[in-house]
Amino acid sequence: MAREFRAGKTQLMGILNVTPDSFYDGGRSFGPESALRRAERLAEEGADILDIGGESTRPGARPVALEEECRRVLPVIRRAARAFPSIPVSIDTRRAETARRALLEGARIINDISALAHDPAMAGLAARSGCRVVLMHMRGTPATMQSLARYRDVTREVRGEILERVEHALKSGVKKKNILIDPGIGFSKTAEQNLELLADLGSFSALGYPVMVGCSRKSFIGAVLGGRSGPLPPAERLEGSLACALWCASHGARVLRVHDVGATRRALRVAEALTA
Ligand code: HH2
Repeated sequence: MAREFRAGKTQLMGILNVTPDSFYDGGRSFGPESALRRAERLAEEGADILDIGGESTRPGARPVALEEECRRVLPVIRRAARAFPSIPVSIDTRRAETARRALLEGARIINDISALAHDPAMAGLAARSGCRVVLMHMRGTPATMQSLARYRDVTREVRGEILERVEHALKSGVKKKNILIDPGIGFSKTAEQNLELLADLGSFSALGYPVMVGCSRKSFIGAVLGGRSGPLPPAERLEGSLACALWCASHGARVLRVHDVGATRRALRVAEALTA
């Protein structure tokens, strides 16, 4: 299990949700102008990748129609890809048509929370385009996922289910070098199961694919830090998110999907200096 920080090796994927209803930043970057300002800020703070999404996937979020999803994300992707040519843009979508149009606008990574399961056309698109693909673990859909959080051995089962999705991607023609895997923190998992997965994150790196993790401001952090008045709200989860980022970076994660790029980069730099 890799325990040391790998100086400069942990990439930060800055989250840009062009949605009115995301659990933390919903509404903040909803129009193209404010979304571009947020992209500029993430770039200034040192984002290595920009992850742009137009549909919230929090439990119970309303699904968005294809045209509406494209209307939200495509102008932002076009402008961000031109303004920051050295920062790859990732499209956070489960739909092949959204991903296809996003790639035409300059996106270079497909981040699919369903790991190519939601849309049968996604695997072929990923293979033909030769872009990088994030295969994230989840069960069911955002509407049903929390009722499917039943595991005997969460780490073993999540690893096995990710490997099935990797197999599907490879059989569809996606190249091994283009695959990243993600345990899907908060997706069809309870707070305790998320903690168990993170505690054993090193076993995911051992699968032989770069590991990406998204813990930023998620509800298990609110549960850990909550008290009598209930879980801590997303706005108060920065320190918990930084603790998770350092943990993940020291247990082999190669990409961290975060809202707070500047703060995470600073925390990582100190941790990296300590172990250089
Ligand atoms: N988490 C979210 C969305 N996309 N993609 C990957 N690969 N990994 C994640 O953990 C992940 C993801 C959910 O977070 P967010 O986008 O901040 O919220 P919302 O779904 O409410 O828009």
